Amino acid sequence: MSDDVAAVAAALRAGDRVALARAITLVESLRDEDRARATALVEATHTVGLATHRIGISGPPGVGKSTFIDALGMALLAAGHRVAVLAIDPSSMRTGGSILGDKTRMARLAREPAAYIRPSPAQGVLGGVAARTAETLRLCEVAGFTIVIVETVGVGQSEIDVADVVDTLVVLVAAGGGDELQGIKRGLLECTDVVVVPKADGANLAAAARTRADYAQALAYIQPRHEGWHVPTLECSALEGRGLEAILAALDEHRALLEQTGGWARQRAAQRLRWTNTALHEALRRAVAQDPGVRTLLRDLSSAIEDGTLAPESAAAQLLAVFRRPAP
Ligand SMILES: Nc1nc2c(ncn2[C@@H]2O[C@H](COP(=O)(O)OP(=O)(O)O)[C@@H](O)[C@H]2O)c(=O)[nH]1
Ligand SMILES: [Mg+2]
Repeated sequence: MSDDVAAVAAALRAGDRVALARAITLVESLRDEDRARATALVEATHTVGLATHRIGISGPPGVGKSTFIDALGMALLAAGHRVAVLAIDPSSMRTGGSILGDKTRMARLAREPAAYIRPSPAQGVLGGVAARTAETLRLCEVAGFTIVIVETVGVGQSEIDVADVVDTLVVLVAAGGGDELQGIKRGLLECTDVVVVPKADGANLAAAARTRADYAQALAYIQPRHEGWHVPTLECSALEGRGLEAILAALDEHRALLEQTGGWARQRAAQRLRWTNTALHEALRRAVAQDPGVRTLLRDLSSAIEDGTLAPESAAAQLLAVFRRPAP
């Protein structure tokens, strides 16, 4: 282990925020030359048995996630927690993103010494959200944060991925005219632990109540992902601070139930196995992409692949055979 990695690891354990930022940057780095140091850092900070709660907050863009996290985070700080927020935005990759927007929406939390906000672009690597987030989240815990909130835009697969790194998944659904339920995927509801209808204030109050009732009804037909858990549907207004106590209570109850049934430890164990698989796939993908034999053969085969004379399946089989050949 290089000296700088050892120094970062020691500072991280002492709760140093600059060290945390550096550690996350290293772990998120896609540069090949950073991989070895990132792995060394992960190993140097590996800890089991930290009592932490990982909470995912998912929902479509604009539904109110960041504003909600700001209010929830402040309430958690008041309860004595140290709160880290990882804001993952898949769109930031393409658009340059709403990362700034997220920080300004969490203005109160951003000023708190016991809180830490980290925007993370969801990088375009295989395994995307889960692989890196799992590590980033753990680094926050090593630095002494007792609650880690992961904000993720609910697009495509990403909210289901986030369920793979958290203990409790909260999904925010927009109050609407009544047909919005058709848009929500059953797969998402199946991995949701708490449903929240945000912005239940002003002109939105009646619509929020209707939407909440619709979800409560829909959830009656869905098996919750934890035995014995009844998925609550709650309303809140981050702007007015309404409904937050009930949400805090639901988060605590979810944790208490899982601890009681052993589901907490089982879920984390299963997640660690899946992260290992993701990490393995990513390592393999990198190894294949960098293999000189594979690169040469791919160059040689590419025109035959492009003009259709060589089937992609056959080309892939040939490339794999080259990758697997014993070292000379
Ligand atoms: N009326 C009302 N508006 C809200 C509330 N929470 C967020 N908003 C507004 O909704 C918009 C999107 O909020 P934001 O937190 O950035 O959503 P995100 O994209 O899901 O993170 C902003 O204009 C917020 O001011 C709320 O509790 N009540
Ligand atoms: Mg946001």
